[in-house]
Amino acid sequence: MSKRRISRQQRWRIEKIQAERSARAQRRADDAESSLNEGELGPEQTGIVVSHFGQQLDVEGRDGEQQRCHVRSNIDGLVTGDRVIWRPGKPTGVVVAREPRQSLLQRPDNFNRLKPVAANIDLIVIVIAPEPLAHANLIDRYLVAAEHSDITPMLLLNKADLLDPERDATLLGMVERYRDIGYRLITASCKEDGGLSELKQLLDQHISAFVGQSGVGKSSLVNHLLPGTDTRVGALSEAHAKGRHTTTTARLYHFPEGGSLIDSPGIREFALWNLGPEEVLHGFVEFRPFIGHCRFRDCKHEQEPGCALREAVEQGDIHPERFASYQQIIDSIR
Ligand SMILES: Nc1nc2c(ncn2[C@@H]2O[C@H](COP(=O)(O)OP(=O)(O)OP(=O)(O)O)[C@@H](O)[C@H]2O)c(=O)[nH]1
Ligand SMILES: [Mg+2]
Ligand SMILES: [Zn+2]
Repeated sequence: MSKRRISRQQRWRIEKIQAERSARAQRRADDAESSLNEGELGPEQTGIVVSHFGQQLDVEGRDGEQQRCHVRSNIDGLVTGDRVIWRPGKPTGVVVAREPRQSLLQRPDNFNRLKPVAANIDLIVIVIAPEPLAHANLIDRYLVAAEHSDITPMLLLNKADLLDPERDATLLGMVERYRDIGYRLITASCKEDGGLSELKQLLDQHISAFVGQSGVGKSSLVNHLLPGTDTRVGALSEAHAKGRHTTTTARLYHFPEGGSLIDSPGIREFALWNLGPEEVLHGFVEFRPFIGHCRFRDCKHEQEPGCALREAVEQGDIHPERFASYQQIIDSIR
């Protein structure tokens, strides 16, 4: 049995807690809306969700001011980056509608539910570092999710100041491989100059999200790119060189030149149970020229003779580690 599978009793408890929570939220939203009658809510206007706190959100209006808001109960799963219609109010406003999304990055949580991570982004910046050490399979999972959501992904190798060409030969080889596949790669550091101006130029043209393991320096990068912001930055725990999940909720920032950036909490793993094997396969972009050329139409790319993908691996057209990573993801979604 999967370690993530939960017992019926656990699920029942979780559902009960959630029902109680949403009932409470509904009451609060009703309270906030009833003040409408007393003329305490301002007129409907557009806004963008800049952060999310349980049942409440921070919404930024067109004037750039932010306000804590309740959400009308018929609106599901709002997330940072969502464009909304809302009414300002005291002490809280109310979100009354969500506008259609251009894109949605989501991932399954531990309870087999899909959880939105960020809406309306057009660039996913996968931040990696020599410490905590980057894992190819986690990168591949992000890439598959990005390709599936039609959001352009790129790699940002941070903490360049810590790079040691000898010790980090494997890491450097790995990032080269992603560059060869065609993904953009920027190397940067928050501790010394270099890389950040190229990154800033790129970010000015996009609505981006920083994703990646905890401790790779996503929030530190935000602080550097946007002097004046002071997002919390956490030290790595000495024993494990691991991050401590300092950022707990995604937050959206604006660049003076026009781009926006969402800093998101670090994650340890990125499940892809919501995707089928074909979708995972297409998420490996360099496999695409070989798809459909296997001897058997229903080839699973395992042991079948005449598998075009495995031949491509043997010919050196597909890197064996990417193929192994693909197989690992396929095993995990079965
Ligand atoms: N040497 C070095 N350390 C860095 C660099 N960038 C960030 N750090 C350090 O890495 C640690 C973690 O940084 P954070 O910015 O909190 O990392 P994060 O990715 O936001 O982590 P979560 O919010 O937990 O997901 C801090 O101690 C930073 O000072 C860098 O370029 N070089
Ligand atoms: Mg952070
Ligand atoms: Zn095949």
